[in-house]
Order: sequence, then C-alpha cells, then structure tokens
Amino acid sequence: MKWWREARFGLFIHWGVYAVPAGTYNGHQINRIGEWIMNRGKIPVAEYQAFAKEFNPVKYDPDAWVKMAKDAGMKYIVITAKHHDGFALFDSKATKWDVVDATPYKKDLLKPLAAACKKYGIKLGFYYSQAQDWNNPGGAAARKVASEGWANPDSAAIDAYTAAHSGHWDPVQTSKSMSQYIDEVAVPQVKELLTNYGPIAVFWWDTPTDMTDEFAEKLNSLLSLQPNIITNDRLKRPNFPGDYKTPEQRIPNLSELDGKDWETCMTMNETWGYKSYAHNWKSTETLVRNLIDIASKGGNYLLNVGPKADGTIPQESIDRLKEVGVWMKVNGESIYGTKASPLKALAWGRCTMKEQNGNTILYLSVFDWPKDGQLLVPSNNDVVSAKLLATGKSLSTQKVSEGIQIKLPADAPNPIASVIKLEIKGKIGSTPTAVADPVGGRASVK
Ligand code: FHN
Repeated sequence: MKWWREARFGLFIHWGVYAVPAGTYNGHQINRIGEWIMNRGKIPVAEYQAFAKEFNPVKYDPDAWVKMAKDAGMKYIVITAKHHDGFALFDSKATKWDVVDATPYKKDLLKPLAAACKKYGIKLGFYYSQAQDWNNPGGAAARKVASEGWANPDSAAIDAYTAAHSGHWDPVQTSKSMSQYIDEVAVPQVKELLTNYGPIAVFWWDTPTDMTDEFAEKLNSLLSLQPNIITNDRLKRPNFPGDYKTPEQRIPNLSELDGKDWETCMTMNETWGYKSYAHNWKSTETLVRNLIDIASKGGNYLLNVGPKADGTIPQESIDRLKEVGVWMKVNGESIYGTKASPLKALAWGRCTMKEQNGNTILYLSVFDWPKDGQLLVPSNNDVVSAKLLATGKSLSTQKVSEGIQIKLPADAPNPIASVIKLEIKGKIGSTPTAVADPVGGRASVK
C-alpha cells in the first residue's frame, strides 16, 4: 500500500458503449448516471449491442490522457475494463462483446494505455464489474424500477418482468446461470487483465450484486497473478474487505473514519459515463479543496472523467484538471506522502502532516485568508520555520496562549487555497482549544 498511500490522487475513467447514446434513448433523456442507460432505459440486449457499431474512438490518444493525469498531479489511473454493460475495452477471448469484435475500431484500448502509463510512470488499475453484466448471459442485474429511467408507458409490465427475473429485462440475459457467467466470462477475463497488460497496480471491483463467497473466491484467487496488486472492498461483503474502503461521491466525516485506508471516488459533473447534456460541473476550487480535505483526513481522491465515443475527453474535464495541476505544481508537497491532520478541525482551512527527523511538518491549507493577517495554529510546540509554499517567503511566528500565531501577507497567494509549511519541534503535543469547524462536519462534497 506504500505507493498508494503516498499517491493521494488518481484518475478514474468510465468509458464504454454507453458513451454512444450519451444519455438519450429513442429520443428520451434517461435519468441518472450515463453508464446505467441500458438498465435505466430497459434497452433490449440486441438494441444496446447495436450502439457498439458507432463506438469508434478514432481520436483516442492514450498518451495525451496519461499526460493529462500526470500534469494534474495524479499518480494512478483506474479505467473501466468492463462496466455493468459487460462491454470489454480489451481484446477478450471469453466473449465477442468487446471492442475488437463488436466495434468498427477493432483494437484493444487498454494495451496502449498500459504503454503510456509505463512511459509516464503512472500506475494502472482496472475497474471490473465482476457480478453485474447486462449483456453476457448469466451476469447479474441490479433491479431498477423502469419509471425512474423515463416515463415509459410499459413500466408496469417491465417491472413485473424484472421482479420475476432477478432484475433482468431481456430473456437473453438469463439464458445462462450466474455460475456459468462467472466461469466462462468473469474468471477468464480477470485472468486476461492480470496477464496481458504488464504490472497492474489496482483491481477495482464494483457492485457485488448476487455474488456468493464461492464466486468471489474464484476471482480473488486470480489476484496472485499480480503479487503486488491491491484491491478495493467491493468484491463481496463482508468476507473480502480488500485493502481499502471506497466512499462514493462523498468525503467522510472524521467521526466515520476507523483507521482503515480509504479512497473517495467522485464525478466532476453528475455522471460517471459520458452524457451529452450533463453540465453541472464542479468548480476547480471545489475539486482542489476536496483533494485537500481528503488528504487532511488521510484518504485518496479518485476523480472521474467520462470520455466520449470518439475517444475525446470533455473539454470541461480537461480544463479543470489543468487548473488542479497548476495548484498541485506549487503545493503538491502538501498532499503527496502526507498523513492526516493531527489538529482538530480548523476554522480557516485544512492541515496535512509529515514527520521528519523527529520534527513535524504541518502543511496549512488556508481557504479563508484571515482579514487581520494572523493565522492561529492550535499547537504548543516550538516553531522551527514557517514559509509560504507559493513564494518560499519566510513568515514570522509568535507563541500565544492559544497556540502559534503566523503573520501572513495581506493577500492570499491563491484564492483557492494557499499553503503554509510550518515546521515545529517534536511531535504534536497537546492542542489548546481547537477552533470550531465552520463547515459543519467538513463533508463538502459538491
Ligand atoms: O454502479 C456503479 C456506477 O456506475 C459507478 O461505476 C460507480 C463508481 O464508483 N460504482 C457503482 C455504484 O456504486
């Protein structure tokens, strides 16, 4: 887990055939996340598979994708090798429902991505939907009420069918058993992913619908093909906890953390897979502050992009990642290899920590620049040095009864977050009265 704990920031990529309908089916905008369009829209298997004929990512540039992640300050990438629609982004011998056999593109998408990751020193992880698979017969389908997808006049009949067929809506889906699906599709595909793409750093399971411990063990045992691999906690609960927990679309409160490793995965807009009309983008300020907030609590941030069917990433995502990279270039040392804040909640921002040569380095990310130019840090320790990362300029400090007071310049170097590197003697001692948390639970998610 060492590299992962130091990395703190990764790129999630949700990409597949769902990028073709991009949220619209038969003229209806289908509600909720884009990669679920087949299930939410109750699209028959043959109709959905026809979308693959239009999946032709001729503009796919894995080198540029990986460079984009690296420039944003990300250290690893996790891509949907296969999502719930069962479509494999790789050349799979286990099924024809893959990019090579079912699309005009006909080329493995993961091979060149693995090569680019190697070139740029970025770790590669595979997301794999081990249980849900709506196209390969026998795969599971989480049951969703039809009318939630769109005002389908046939909703009542469809719902009766899905209730009687464990969530499935097309007879083809249940033409094999789940046990057959596990043995004939999931096991061979996981083997392919663990043998054909060089070193794989992370295996990211998702939604253990209808999984059994027996199925899970068949998949889990394959991980020995990559002895250094780490996995998340979504293979099958509770007996396969993996290496880290995965809060989704939210940053946990301090009270929820239990000492286990964790990673918050999050979208930049309101969907993982591309939807042409999803424009509710988080600001760069939110993204940077989320990353800082997560690091201050000892977690990782896995931030998603949803590429289009032509292989391009939405410009809004590219722009934001570029801006996050600008902040990371100056302030990255306050994120990488840091530990959770030893201080209680801080009114003006967040704190991360490193322990070095018996001393403690506190990285103080100031969100709300104090109007009186004085930053109060609730620590009794003696100060070794204090400086602004943005300018390298030393700052004067003074010990007061409530802690250490740092004198700041009048203006914040960065309105999103300005970082002060404060080195103090020894380990953090008793913390005098901590300042109340104005964010209220500090669970800023948006
Ligand atoms: O159902 C999926 C969803 O489509 C998406 O992949 C997210 C990412 O964490 N995981 C599942 C929901 O928890």
